[in-house]
Amino acid sequence: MKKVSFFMNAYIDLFLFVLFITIKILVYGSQMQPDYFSYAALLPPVLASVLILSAISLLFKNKFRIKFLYICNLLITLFIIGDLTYFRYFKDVISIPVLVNGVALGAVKSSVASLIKLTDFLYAADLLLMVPFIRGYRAKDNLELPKKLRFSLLMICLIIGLTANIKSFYSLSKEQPRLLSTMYNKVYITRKLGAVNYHSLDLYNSISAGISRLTPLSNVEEKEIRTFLQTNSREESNLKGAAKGKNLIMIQVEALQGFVIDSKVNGEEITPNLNKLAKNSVYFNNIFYQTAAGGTSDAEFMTNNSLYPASSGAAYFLYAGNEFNGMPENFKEAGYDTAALHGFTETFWNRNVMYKKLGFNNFYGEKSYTVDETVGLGLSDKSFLNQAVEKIKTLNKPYYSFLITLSSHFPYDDPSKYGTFNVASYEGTLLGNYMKSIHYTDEQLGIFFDKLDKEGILKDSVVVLYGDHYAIPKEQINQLSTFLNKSSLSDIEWAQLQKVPLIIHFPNESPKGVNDIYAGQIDIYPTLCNLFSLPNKGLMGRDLFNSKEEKVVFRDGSFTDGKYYYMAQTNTYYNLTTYEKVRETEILKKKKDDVINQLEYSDDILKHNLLKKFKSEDK
Ligand code: GP9
Ligand code: MN
Repeated sequence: MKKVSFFMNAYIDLFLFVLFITIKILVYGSQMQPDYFSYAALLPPVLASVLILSAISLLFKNKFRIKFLYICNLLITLFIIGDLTYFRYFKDVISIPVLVNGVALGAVKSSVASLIKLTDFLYAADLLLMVPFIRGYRAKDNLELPKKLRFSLLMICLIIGLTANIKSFYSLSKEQPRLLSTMYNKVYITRKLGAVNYHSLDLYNSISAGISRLTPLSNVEEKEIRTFLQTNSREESNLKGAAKGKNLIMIQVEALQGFVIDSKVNGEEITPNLNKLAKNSVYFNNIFYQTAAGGTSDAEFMTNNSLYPASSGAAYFLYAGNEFNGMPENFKEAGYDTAALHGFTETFWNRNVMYKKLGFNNFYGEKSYTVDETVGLGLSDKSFLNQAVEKIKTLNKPYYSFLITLSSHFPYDDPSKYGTFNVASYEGTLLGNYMKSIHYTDEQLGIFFDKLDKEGILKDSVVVLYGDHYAIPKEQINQLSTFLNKSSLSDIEWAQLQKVPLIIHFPNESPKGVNDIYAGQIDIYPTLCNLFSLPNKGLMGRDLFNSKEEKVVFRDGSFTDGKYYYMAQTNTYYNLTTYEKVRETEILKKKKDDVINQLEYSDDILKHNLLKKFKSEDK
């Protein structure tokens, strides 16, 4: 008995570490995806990962082991709090490239502040409790166990931990082939293997991705990608050259989510000007946003390159050194002037670097405007759009101008400046503040279009307008279900709401009408190539005026073909007519494999700078 109590005493820090970390990761998992969480399923891999860390700590004697375990606990706690905060906005978990973004972005403080919860810091309670314990414990030097015993304990922890972990990793790799290597769905990995295993895998994959970038693709892999891009860029006839020689004004509207179009609150239209524009344009009402960790920059990246976002982090940071077939460059080679206009700091999202890479002649960032009025994050949409008209007028015709709005930015926390739009019972809620902000931006866009019309610009220009990503995080799902007169929203109903409007307005308002093809932001560039008779090379998307295929591919491996929706995070297929779950068929499995292939093609293009290689080979 004496020996046992001596042993317990000698390793109490280790037992507490295993206990606290296991509890933390299980609680964190249940918070991440409460509807799909199972303690029983997650316990084995979590315990295995904690035992492996414990085995490593037993390499050291008491004093250093205590410090090692404390630092591990601190790191794991920071990742848990960071992951939970990040998940609330991006519905994803942090990865090493995201940390690179976060440092470079200085994170948008108001967004982070509104996402972090005080209860999150309960995860750090044991770190505080442990301090006096450690101080007291360190005094007991005589608790050192014989080396032999310590190493046999090490081997027991290591063998049990590794065996259990290999089993968990193997079964996940069988269930979701390529998931562990591509990490296309990080949340699913975390849900199945726990936070420690996920972040260890992320570290391993980041290091191996860095090494693999140094090793060229095989000829076979390269040929496969080339063949896909070539078949994807077939020329079609419908509306070919319909906009040739016209100006293009493309407007990316911050957080413009599809549900507001043609919706009312308190009997008033939320976006009357966009509703009117949509009626006089081709309005695509089944366009999904496909952004990932790069947020707004992912949307711009897709619409100007027709490549998928980076598998982790933001392409605007990770691949700013690459060569692209950017839409601005394409227009420039067709004799167009090109300009990007945005009222926020030039370096945010590395735009000042990336826009040059994509071929914009001009980038009118914050310093190019008189900051005479701010709303939310910075220059108001009213002042930005007002000043943007004057800048557009200076461009040489024909031109491609790309505008990014700002005022309707999460968490919409400047309601006094959005005007007096009455949101009735939603007053003071996130949804209510959002509706006020997007109503404000809609009003400014209405004034902007009127000005373009009066200046004679509209009759010579095609206007493309779309939203960059969602506005209402899943945390506020109840507010949105109430607004939509539903008692609740199922996962598939929520997925169907993750759309953004795409409006293409032609100079003589013809063609016009609703096009309900299932598509994504990645399809905008090839669609414009067809309209403006631009070469369509190296694009992952398709021309929406000629494509018969319904396809939306999401960064996490989810996809829809307009009839079925595959939700990667829960590995579930839904019938989009009945909204019922269905089993995977051979056809659906083939589609899922094609989706992973296309994501990998896009990733390889970025990782290996393939467009530069293909361009040089085509010369
Ligand atoms: C800042 C604005 C915000 O320039 O584009 O970007 P987001 O936080 O939405 O990614
Ligand atoms: Mn945005």
